[in-house]
Amino acid sequence: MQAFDALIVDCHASTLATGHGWGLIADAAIGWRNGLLVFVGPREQLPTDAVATSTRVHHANGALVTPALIDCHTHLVFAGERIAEFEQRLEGASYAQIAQAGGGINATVRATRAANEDELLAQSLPRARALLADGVATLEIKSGYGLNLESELRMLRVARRIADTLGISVRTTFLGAHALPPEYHGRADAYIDMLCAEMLPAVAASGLADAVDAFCEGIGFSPAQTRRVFARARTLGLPIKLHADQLSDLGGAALVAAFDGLSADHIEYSNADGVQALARADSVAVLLPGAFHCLGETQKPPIAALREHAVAMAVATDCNPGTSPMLSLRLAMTMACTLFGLTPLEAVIGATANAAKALGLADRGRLVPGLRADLALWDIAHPAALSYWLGGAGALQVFSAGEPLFCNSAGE
Ligand code: DI6
Ligand code: FE
Repeated sequence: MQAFDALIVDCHASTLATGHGWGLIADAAIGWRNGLLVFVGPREQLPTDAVATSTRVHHANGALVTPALIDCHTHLVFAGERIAEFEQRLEGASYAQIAQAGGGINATVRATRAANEDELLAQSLPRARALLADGVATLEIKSGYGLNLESELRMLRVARRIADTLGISVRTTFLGAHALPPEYHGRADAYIDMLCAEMLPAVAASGLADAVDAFCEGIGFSPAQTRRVFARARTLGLPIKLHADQLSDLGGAALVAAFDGLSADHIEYSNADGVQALARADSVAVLLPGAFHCLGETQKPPIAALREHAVAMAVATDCNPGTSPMLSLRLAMTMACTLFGLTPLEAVIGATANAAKALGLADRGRLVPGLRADLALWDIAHPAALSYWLGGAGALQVFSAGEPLFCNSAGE
């Protein structure tokens, strides 16, 4: 009788078990069966025949094991890039000015509409691979660069194909209310009418979206328009998330809470009422320091209030071609510490347990028996190092539900 399908020994572990801080275990062993953790603890507590009876035994040479990272907010499926805009911004143009001149999100919409599904997959896969090499085994991917039914569905199909190709877990979010497409210029309400009447039901019926998001902002959609999208999503049984209060305070955090949303993302300008509403609704605050950095923002998210009201904070890359061309979740964690004042522990929990919560996933994000064996192995002595280096070596190995997804040469 085999004790485990697989067993890792010669490792240290950071379990992030609730209420136990880092949950460090020196000289740990981790075993799983059928993709789920069944043993996480000191090696000396293993059953005596565990090594002899396990199907696979991996000697980790003292690597540190953490839950695999979870990037809970990305726009990584898109075509083209926007380097000229980057240069314009460095010369003083604002993100809003570029958007109003027909660039910004709509520049990527033009490129994405023009790309066929295979081209879109070919351009997007390297970005997902980069995140995987950085320790990510679960990835959220939004649509929102198609802005018509056909192109939005194509983006969502590409997101699912990334999962199939890499073995990574992908959660998809329909972001049809990301920007106003050119054919609806000056008719935002008509676009939202069409989105609610046609796109949302078709997307829901396709089964290609796990959640619905919107960009509630002066250069995006109004709170009233966002509310209509959310109300329709709710009737279709889809959970909601929101790009909330990124550039101005439109009460986005409270709007998320009013719909029991999974998360309010960005939230630099959220007010005290919004933070309290998130706490009451148990919605996650997703912090996106990459966009804050790239846009040269100065208004920081209300971290002290979020802590005071015990709102769960997640950290994500927001990987997108406009405001956050970021391909390392560890870098987002580091920047959440240096730019927003998170502790290294908050950053690691933000990219694991709280990121899982932001996606509505209760089965991962901590090293606890019963949860998925989604693991990342690192050549570091302490997990705080994940929020410390700017760049450098990524994960040694990544497992998803106990299956190896990624192994770098140093980990062989
Ligand atoms: N906020 C963001 O950070 C991204 N979308 C959004 O609503 C930016 C998307 C882009 O500029 O392409
Ligand atoms: Fe975003």
